[in-house]
Amino acid sequence: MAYDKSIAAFEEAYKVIPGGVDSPVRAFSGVEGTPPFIERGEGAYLFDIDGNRYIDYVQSWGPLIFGHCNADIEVSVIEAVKKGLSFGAPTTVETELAEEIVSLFESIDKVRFVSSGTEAVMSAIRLARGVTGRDNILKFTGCYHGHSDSLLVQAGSGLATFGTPSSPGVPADLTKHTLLATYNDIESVQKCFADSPDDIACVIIEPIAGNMGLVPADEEFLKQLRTICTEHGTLLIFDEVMSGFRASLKGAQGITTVKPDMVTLGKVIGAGMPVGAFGAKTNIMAHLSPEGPVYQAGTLSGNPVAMAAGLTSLRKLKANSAIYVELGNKAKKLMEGFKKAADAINVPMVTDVRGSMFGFFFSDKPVKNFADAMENDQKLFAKFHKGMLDRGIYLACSSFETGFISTAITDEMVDETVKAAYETLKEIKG
Ligand code: KE4
Repeated sequence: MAYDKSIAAFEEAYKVIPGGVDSPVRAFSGVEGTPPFIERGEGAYLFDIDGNRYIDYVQSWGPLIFGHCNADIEVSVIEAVKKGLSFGAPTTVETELAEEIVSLFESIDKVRFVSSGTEAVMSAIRLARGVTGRDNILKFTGCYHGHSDSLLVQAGSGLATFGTPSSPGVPADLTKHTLLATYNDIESVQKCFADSPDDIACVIIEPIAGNMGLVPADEEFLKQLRTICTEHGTLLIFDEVMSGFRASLKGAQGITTVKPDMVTLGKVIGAGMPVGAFGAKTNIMAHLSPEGPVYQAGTLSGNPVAMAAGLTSLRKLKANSAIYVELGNKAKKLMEGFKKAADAINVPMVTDVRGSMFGFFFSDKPVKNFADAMENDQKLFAKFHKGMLDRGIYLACSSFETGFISTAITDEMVDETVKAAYETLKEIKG
């Protein structure tokens, strides 16, 4: 594969955009080579400005469950655009999309739209703090919930449960209310509650973590988390920005029996357009402005063009929920193929699948939390990613991400990808 034009484009971008990208993960810092600059997408494929074609397993980090340029979604967007791009006033399409979400999520009576997952989580946290009158929140190491200040935390010193800023520019005052626990470890949660009895506003978790690689929460752990939150009057927030409509038609809530108090959504509900959302039962959402005192706002919240895209995407998913069986079968086939290739070359690999989401680690032990995920062979991952890219396979450019199957991906493409995986590992391992 030649990447000359992308290399030149990256140099130009670097002069006017920090790191040459508008979101850090796109810079390929964790893998080899420079990022292909994308010319266009078409179905399952991405085409870069050098004319290279790739089977796309990233799909804009999740939103494009129907692949690129889906005709139905395109028609609805064009129709919406012809009526105007934005009004800053209520439109019925917002209600329609809200009704679709409410119909699918038992834990949601009302939903508020925003323009990103970060905004959805930031607003949900503020709502939880407003409803409970408490300042402290609890998150899990390895879970990513967007880049709002309270959530950019890392483990404090020693056995401290309260976090410290994970980025310059985040004052310690904004993270001193954030407790950190270990994913799938209820004892670490109990310690946080012991250190901060009855003043934790909410616990936020990715019920299927997709930002440390794919690491699902154990059902028993989620049940214990639900119990401890209920006991302490703490709201349980499921961050389903990624898993929503990806793990199942009802996200993780279509798989686990545990019900959260609040849900954040994004990605698929915008179908590639900027949309985030947060929802809960009426009694919680009633605290939100203008009904209640908790302020939250947004110029382009509920943008009618973005709503039209998301509405078509969700209606297509609802109309044919068998889609998830097909997506899941392809995800399983892909991961079984990767595992078979790794075994044939004596490369340690663990894989996992949830609905249309898949993940793999170059590791010989199950991954249950971020510390386990960190044991992934990063160097091997970087070489593997490059070898696959050179063979026309576009995988997430970080081992702390998740892969996705879209409806545009065929069994033949999965076979081609497995073959590329075998060839790449053989080339690396000699
Ligand atoms: P955005 O602000 O990026 O729309 O959403 C933040 C967010 C919140 N919650 C979860 C569970 C998420 O996965 C995300 C964003 N996901 C990453 C990819 N893992 C976005 C990609 C990027 O940062 O460029």
